Amino acid sequence: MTAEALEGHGGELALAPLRAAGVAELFTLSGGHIFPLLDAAVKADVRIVDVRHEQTAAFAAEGTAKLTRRPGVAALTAGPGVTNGMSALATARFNGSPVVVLGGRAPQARWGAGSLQEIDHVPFVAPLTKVARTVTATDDIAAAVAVATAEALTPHRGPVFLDVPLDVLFASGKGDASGPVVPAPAEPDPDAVRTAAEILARAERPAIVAGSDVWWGRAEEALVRCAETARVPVFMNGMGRGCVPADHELAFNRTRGLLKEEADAIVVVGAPLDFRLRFGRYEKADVVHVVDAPEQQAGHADVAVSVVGDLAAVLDRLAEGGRPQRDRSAWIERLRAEETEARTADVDLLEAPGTPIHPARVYGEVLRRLDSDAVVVCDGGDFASYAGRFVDVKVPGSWLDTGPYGCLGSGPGHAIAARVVHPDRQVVLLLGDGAFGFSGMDFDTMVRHRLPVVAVVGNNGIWGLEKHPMDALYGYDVAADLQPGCRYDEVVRALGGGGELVEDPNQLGPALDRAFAVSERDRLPYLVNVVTDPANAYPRTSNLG
Ligand SMILES: Cc1ncc(C[n+]2csc(CCOP(=O)(O)OP(=O)(O)O)c2C)c(N)n1
Ligand SMILES: [Mg+2]
Repeated sequence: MTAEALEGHGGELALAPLRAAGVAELFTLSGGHIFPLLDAAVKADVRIVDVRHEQTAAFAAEGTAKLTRRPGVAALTAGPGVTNGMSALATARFNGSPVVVLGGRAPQARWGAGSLQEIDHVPFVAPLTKVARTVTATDDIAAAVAVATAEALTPHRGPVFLDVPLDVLFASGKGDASGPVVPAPAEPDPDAVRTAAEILARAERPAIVAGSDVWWGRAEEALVRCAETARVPVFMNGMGRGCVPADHELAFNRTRGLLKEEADAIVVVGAPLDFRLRFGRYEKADVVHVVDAPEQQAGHADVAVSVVGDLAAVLDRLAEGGRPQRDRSAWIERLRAEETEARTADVDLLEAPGTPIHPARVYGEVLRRLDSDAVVVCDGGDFASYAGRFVDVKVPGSWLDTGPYGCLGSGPGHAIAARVVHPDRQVVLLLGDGAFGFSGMDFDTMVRHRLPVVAVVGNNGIWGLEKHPMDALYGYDVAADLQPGCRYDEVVRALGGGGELVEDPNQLGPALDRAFAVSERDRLPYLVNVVTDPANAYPRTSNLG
């Protein structure tokens, strides 16, 4: 393929390969160092979404990547713009999200003389990214962006960072407009696949745990085929949620606890063996770990076999080779019975009539109004944990959580991304009151860009996920209280959106109906601020993992 020759300023050279990779939006907050990137976006018809804090720009870029599986792009100005984006970069690293951050940088001709916002970003961004480098010649910009973007998209995916000194970015130069070239996925080692298939085939009580890389690797159909052909129950986390639709007979969510003592084989696909998965320690199970790149293998865990390679290819081979040698119907029926029992037990919580409102009741009312393809975004402590328990994901690519980095404040950026890339789908943002504080100002962004997001705050007036554990450990707590009943809805109204406070459980449903109707009609965010019971703690087995 002969690449199209390109001439222009540094911003145009930077955006061309991203356009070729399908990028259609740029998340940013202004700064003189990055003007050429903004100018190029205007000329190339890339939608600019300007936010109120750079962390929101970078979280929105991550949300875009998660929802579209294209690179998500943020342009951050030199110095504080880049430092403000670091938590979101770390989040993208943990989630394997292909995010491209383009940073401004003080001019290189005067480097060291003390220009405004002059700092070398590369050393502090490098541990968070797959690539972190400075492009020092205008003619190198297009190729550097193409190569970095390819790296972001290559398994194991992750964020990349390039900064371009002001004098290099404003200058004119040449390049070519070809997009990133992503290498073909690695072929898995046949011996490792055979061993994995044998473990699966002889298991009586197996399970698959599927994580974000199944989604990133476009392996969701292979996952369904594998589950159905080999008759294996599936549990999902992160972007894995929905890869087997929640209403599938082999999809499970509430019975993960049974795996610890009862499963005899667990195939973890596309997820790290981290605190969410007991660090890979199960009492009776042989653990098969299927990863998309060698560095994802878990050195800390005692696994029966690691398989490295294209996840869809591995799952297809496991489908065939893992066909059961023994009848698994008793195991599947047992899990289903327990799952149904757990769900039945939850009905009382979801309908809890008391005041102050039980957080689960909020979910009872939200779920009744949720479209099957709604994008659900969660950000918070206990309130977000309830989302993981109650929200069934039926369409892959419609669940956005913070992931294992656990950074509060990701929700508004993710919700902005969701509305930008899915203008026709419901977007529901489930926020703790503590979480609201980190990026709450970006409801202004939703107003200015006419992004109808329905936000629901579980307002318990505390940092619940910290207050309860501290009480339990010390017999008292400190630095764990917020303002009870604080009017976050009024904040959103002051910014030009809609909002209301709910204290009576019977008013929850009507308030949510108004939120969906008004936000859609007026193309505005709407925040339902629900005063919930601070005495309620999410029942969890571990906190710090
Ligand atoms: C940026 C950041 N700061 C602090 C924490 C630690 N932390 C985890 S959960 C939590 C409490 C969250 O409170 P809220 O959003 O109100 O949800 P709740 O637990 O009350 O439902 C805190 C402070 C974190 N995860 N991320
Ligand atoms: Mg709270």
